[in-house]
Amino acid sequence: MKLLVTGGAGFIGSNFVHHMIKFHPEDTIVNYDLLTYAGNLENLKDIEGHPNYHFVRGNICNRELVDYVIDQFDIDTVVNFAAESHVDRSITEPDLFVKSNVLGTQTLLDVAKSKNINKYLQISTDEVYGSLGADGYFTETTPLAPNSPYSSSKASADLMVRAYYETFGMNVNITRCSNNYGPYHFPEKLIPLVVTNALEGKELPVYGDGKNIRDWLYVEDHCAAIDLVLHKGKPGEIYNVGGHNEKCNIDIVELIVDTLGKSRDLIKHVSDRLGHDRRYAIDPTKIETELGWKPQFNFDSGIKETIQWYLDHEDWWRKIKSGEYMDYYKMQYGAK
Ligand code: NAD
Ligand code: TDX
Repeated sequence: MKLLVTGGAGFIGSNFVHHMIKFHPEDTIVNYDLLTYAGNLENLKDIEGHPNYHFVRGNICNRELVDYVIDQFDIDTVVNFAAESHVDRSITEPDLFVKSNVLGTQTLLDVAKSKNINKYLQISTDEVYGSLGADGYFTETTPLAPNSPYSSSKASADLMVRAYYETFGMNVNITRCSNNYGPYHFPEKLIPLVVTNALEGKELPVYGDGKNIRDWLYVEDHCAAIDLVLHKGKPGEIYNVGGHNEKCNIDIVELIVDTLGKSRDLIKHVSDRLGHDRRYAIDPTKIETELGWKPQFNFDSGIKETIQWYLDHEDWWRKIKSGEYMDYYKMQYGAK
């Protein structure tokens, strides 16, 4: 395959590029990324110079450049990770989310259609289904009910992908995964924020009562699911991805603090996120039974390995947690 991987310099995208180079070294990977605050070429330093890996800096909204890159590299497959991905930022800057996530996806789809691309895969999220009560799971037929500007922009993008399948017969797939964790996770998100703040002796902000539930999956398990969908996904199908691993935020924060041997006094309950979804939980039956996917990592060891990764890569996160990052941090959490 000759893949255009958009957003390949972010958290999941860079893990996916590593996954593909490891398991499909014969494939060509063109990483097309705007390098926003969340894009970081340090994530890919070890594969720079690999003969089948190329990087192009660009916006997925830039039709001419996407068109040119697809021609130049004779691309046959598009995997779209590129997006504004942080819910809190979508509350303060929703327009950016519409531009990159909705218009960007539509631009990619349109160019892919004009080039007769073999497969277009949209990386989506469980957040498009909205919030669950204490019981039940999201299946692929759960109605879309997004609550944040972020999840609404992702749901809008998914509907556009559906339209290109129904209207133009494009070979598309959508994956909707639960919360990922692992290496290269940007330290604005709960797990890396808490690990790195604890190491710096800073307060650990927990929104509201800390009882909101997320369904956590190790990022490599997500990458393996994407790989399977690329190779075996049936045209037009949506696949939910999750490993039945529901955790309360406060339990995760306490686990991290205890693992690092820090004081729980660092934990601070702060104002709740606006429109904060209470619970997400994925039913992965379809991808398990139809494509044979199973998660390989369990949370207890995965979270320990992830914490160790942050201990071993202090340079990586200290560089990020300076300058522009601190402006965002002060706006979101105040000075501490
Ligand atoms: P991230 O914020 O770490 O990375 C996003 C990447 O996209 C960055 O490298 C950024 O530079 C790039 N980008 C942003 N706007 C762009 C644009 N207009 N043109 C080109 N590149 C652009 O995000 P992530 O956590 O790696 O998420 C990747 C994808 O997976 C997103 O689509 C997200 O919605 C989805 N997703 C994330 C999770 C999660 O837990 N993180 C779970 C399910 C789905
Ligand atoms: O400081 C914090 N304190 C806190 O209590 C932060 C940043 C988060 N939280 C809570 C909010 C959520 O309930 O922790 C939970 C996880 O928050 P995030 O890490 O921001 O993730 P979430 O909002 O669940 O969204 C993530 O998973 C789905 C990704 O950022 C999305 O891109 C993905 O689609």
